[in-house]
Amino acid sequence: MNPEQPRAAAAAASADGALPLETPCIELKLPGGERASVAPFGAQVLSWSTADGVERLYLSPDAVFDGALPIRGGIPVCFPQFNVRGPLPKHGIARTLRWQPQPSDDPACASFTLRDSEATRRLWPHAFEARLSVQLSSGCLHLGFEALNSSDSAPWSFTFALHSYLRVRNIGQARLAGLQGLGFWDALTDRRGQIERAGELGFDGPVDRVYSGVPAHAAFELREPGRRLRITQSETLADTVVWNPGVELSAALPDMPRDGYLQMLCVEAAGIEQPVQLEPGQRWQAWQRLEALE
Ligand code: TA6
Repeated sequence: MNPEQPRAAAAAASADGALPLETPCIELKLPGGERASVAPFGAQVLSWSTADGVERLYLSPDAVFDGALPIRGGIPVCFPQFNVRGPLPKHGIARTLRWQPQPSDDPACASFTLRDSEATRRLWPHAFEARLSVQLSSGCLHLGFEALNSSDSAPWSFTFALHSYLRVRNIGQARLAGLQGLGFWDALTDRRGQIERAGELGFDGPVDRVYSGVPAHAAFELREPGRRLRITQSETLADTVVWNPGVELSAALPDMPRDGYLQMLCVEAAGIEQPVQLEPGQRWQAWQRLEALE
């Protein structure tokens, strides 16, 4: 086994069902050796490895799989609320509900739907249908999201993020390129209106920022010695969140090891600053694409 492959993801990828999930993961495979595992709980990608066997996502070895708490790592879907910007539980309701897997003939593709129910309407009184698709291709993982307002009378609005935990060998040596010139809100200091000056952002402490005004066709690149990952997102998503908890928060999070922050960086494709408004019958689509260049 690749030593970088997280323990739980390794279990998820095995056929013995060792991962204590309430339902087994859907496994995606390509003949070239690329693999991904997606849990119906949260429609959350837990693992993506490229043909070279390198795990590209971070899944906390202390993640909890109890079918109730959010799973720490992989790619959580934050919908219909980002963080605590609204009355719902943090990051919304989609990451703590079981989505319905859809039949697929394609071993490299999975899709899931989530519809409103009595339980969701108690928290968020709206009729909706959400769909998440995961497509594996050579060197790439593509996540597509669609929200439909299935009510016949009431508009609603939401915020959203694909909260991707990208795996790094050592955060101290990682750099994120492509943010230069973007304005950001620093959640750690609650300061707005700052402009990113760095051509390549380095990480020597906690970072929690919402970059806004991301132009169409923008591409970010996560660079480490011998590794490069290109990250792109749909024009419908104008924000990108960059998060690393740093040592203190990492130690304080019950589902993350003390040094977990060393191995991850979240680069999240998001729509936060301008909530999306959907009229009855209207659909909205978004995506994030991860491409291993090295
Ligand atoms: O997207 C960054 C963020 O909103 C951070 O503020 C941090 O709290 C993180 O998400 C993780 O949130 P969680 O609820 O999963 O612990």
